[in-house]
Amino acid sequence: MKRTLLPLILLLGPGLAAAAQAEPCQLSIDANDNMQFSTRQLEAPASCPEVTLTLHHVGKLAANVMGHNWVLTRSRDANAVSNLGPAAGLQHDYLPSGDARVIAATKIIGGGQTTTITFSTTGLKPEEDYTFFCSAPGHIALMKGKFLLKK
Ligand code: CU1
Repeated sequence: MKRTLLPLILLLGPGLAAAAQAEPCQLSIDANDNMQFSTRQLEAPASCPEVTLTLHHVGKLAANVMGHNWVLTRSRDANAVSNLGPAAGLQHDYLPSGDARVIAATKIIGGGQTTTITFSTTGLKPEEDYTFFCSAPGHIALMKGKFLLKK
C-alpha cells in the first residue's frame, strides 16, 4: 500500500499546493451537524476584486433541522442582522431581504449540500472589522468568525 501511494503523493502534493496558492481569491469553509464552521478566520488578499466562497455542509441533517448559510457583515452589524433571521424564516434563508448591512450571503443548505457565492470587494477595507456567521436562529452563538482583507 505504502509503496504504491508514495509516488502518487509526491506527484500530486506540489501540484495541489501550487493550485491553492494560485487561487487566493477563492475561499472554502465547511459546516457540520454540530453547529460549527471549520474555521474561525478567513482571509483574502485586498488585491482580489472579487472573492468566491464555497460553503460545504458536511453533515447529514436537513436544512430545516440544521441548515447553515454563510453571511458577511461588518462586525458591528452581525448580531443585529442575525436577530432578524427567525422572522425572515427558512424560506428567505433566515435573512431580511434587501438589507444593506449584508455584504454577502449564501442560501441555507442542508447536510451533504454545497453552495458558492462570489462577491465584490469594492467598498471593503483592510482596516475594517468584518464578521462571517450563520443566520439560522441561534447559530451565531457558535458559528461565527473573522473575515480579513490582507494588504
Ligand atoms: Cu447554522
